[in-house]
Amino acid sequence: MSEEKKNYGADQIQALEGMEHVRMRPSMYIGDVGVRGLHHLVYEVVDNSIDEALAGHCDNITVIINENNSVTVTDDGRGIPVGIHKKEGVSALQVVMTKIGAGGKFDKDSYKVSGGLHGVGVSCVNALSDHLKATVYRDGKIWEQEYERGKALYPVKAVGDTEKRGTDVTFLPDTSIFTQTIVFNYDTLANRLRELSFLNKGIKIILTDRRHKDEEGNFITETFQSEEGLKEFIRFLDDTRLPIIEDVISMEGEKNGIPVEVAMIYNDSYAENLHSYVNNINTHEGGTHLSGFRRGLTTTLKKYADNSGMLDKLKFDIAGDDFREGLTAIVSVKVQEPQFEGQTKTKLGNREVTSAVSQSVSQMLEDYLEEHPADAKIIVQKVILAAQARHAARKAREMVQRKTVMSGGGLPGKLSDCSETDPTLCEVFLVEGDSAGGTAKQGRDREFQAIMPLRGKILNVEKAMTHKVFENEEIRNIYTALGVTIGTEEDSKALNLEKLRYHKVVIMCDADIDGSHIATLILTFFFRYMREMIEMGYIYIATPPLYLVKKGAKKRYAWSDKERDEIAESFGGGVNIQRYKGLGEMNADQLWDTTMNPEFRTLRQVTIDSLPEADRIFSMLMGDEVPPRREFIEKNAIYANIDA
Ligand code: 0RA
Repeated sequence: MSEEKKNYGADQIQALEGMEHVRMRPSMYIGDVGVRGLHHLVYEVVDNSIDEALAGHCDNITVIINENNSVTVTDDGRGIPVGIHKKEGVSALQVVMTKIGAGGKFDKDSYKVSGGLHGVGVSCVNALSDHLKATVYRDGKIWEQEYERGKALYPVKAVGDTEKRGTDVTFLPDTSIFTQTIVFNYDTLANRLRELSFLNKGIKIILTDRRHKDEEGNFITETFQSEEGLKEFIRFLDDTRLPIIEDVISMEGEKNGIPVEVAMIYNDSYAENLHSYVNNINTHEGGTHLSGFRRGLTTTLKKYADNSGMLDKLKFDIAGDDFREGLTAIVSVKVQEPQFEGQTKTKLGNREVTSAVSQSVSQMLEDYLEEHPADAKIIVQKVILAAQARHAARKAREMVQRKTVMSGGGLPGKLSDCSETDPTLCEVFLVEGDSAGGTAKQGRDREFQAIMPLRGKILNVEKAMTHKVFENEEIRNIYTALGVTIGTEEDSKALNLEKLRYHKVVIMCDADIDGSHIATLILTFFFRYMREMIEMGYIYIATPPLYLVKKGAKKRYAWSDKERDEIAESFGGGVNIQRYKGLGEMNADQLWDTTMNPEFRTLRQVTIDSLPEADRIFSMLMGDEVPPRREFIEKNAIYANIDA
């Protein structure tokens, strides 16, 4: 504590410099200044309220997207202290709001473990807001302070009396920082708040969008509150999958001072779905907690299977992947001083966490298997089946590896490669159908653009066993063309991207329902088998136009009905409109001009907003239930962001 006190000796000038630094280098604090960074502002504010709730002082949090696109976060916690901060000489509220890194640290007893990916605090949000207003309900009074671009406009003042307790923060992002957009996406916020409600059971979070009304004239609003936490999270994730055991297996406890929560279920799919969190942050690169989970799962199941005698007739070992086929699991730990490693700083490094989780998982599973012998048998049978399939897959996998690893193996005959060899400059278009492939081949710039035509519908990997995927010729061709090799038998999804031949992989399909279905099939493949390619930002979707509007010598393309009508009007009516039903209807020049030429095209970069949500969407889109899929495809086309 005395160390911290020393830090607070830093004067107001330093505080100012801190805020200036945030504005000068925002990406250092919030990751980026695009859509992701924008939403990060909301998470940062909400995290403070979550902390207050975790400390046991707050039950309700509301998030409102206001008409002008500002956001209000309110909670019914103790209220940020407003008294004069001894070292700083101004209100504690002002310190929290204007000093980088101040956070709630002056409350040494606070159980502060949540916190955004960067855990930078609300002052950072303030620095990046055009305007921010903080209102505190505390000690019978309403206190208020406003800021512009992080600078207080007046000292904290009392503006009235109240019985309430709590904190409201309203902020409007600064458009000079967030130059791309300051429009918040309701679904993005809803997904994160839902996730937070599962991760912190009991807390009630209400999201309201005041920008639109529904048919009945009400603002769109949702309440997120989970009684059962991770158990419900698993059910939500596996909504469209068929469970093969009675119910979700779960545990909650503390090992070696580390709070650990785990929930898991087996379903009839072949997909492995592990999601891990540290202090409410999704650690999509995994880390020590996930290793602990794997270890606990493997050792306990193996021991049980060995003792059961069910493996006696088995001629080969069970290992690795086998235990995780059809498994959906969530591991959530709270770590006081997390060390984050990895490319995106989402990999937990703290060594001590492995055994804490591994022991917790072992205990949980031993108890469950003991008490549910029927389920135990089903799980072991599933593992044996997976092991058998893996053996069948070995040959297929070796074929993929041989073909790709050996340069002499050659590229697929269908690939029209480019002449450039520096992968960072190369693009490959995955094109639906041979005829569109031919057009693309004529239209491309062969210097840096390669064309890979794909036959109609590629395999739905969501429903195929792993060895079927590796046996599939179309998919093998994709691996070979990209120069991607696959990992060990233990972990078939470990990719080797060292020999990756293109840093842009562009999925180019017709702009209709069938085309978007095919694009989704291809995306599902990348999501399940080459996720790293998406995470590295290598996967894009092309956007061919829907219409050509002509009048005499004038012609323009349109990407929507609205745009078509606007162009028609600007041409003064009497236009000829051609609707492109598919890529095949365009000639090579048109395809180049509209869809392939880097100068004019729009590529949508595929990003993963939320891993669990993406997983749910793919299992829903590609799973057995048809109706929700139709609806989704028609409403959303594809999940991707605009990128010039
Ligand atoms: C530190 C100390 C105390 C409250 C908070 C932080 C606090 C911060 C935020 C941010 C958003 N909502 C919040 N609610 C509370 C209070 C300490 C005390 O009252 O003794």
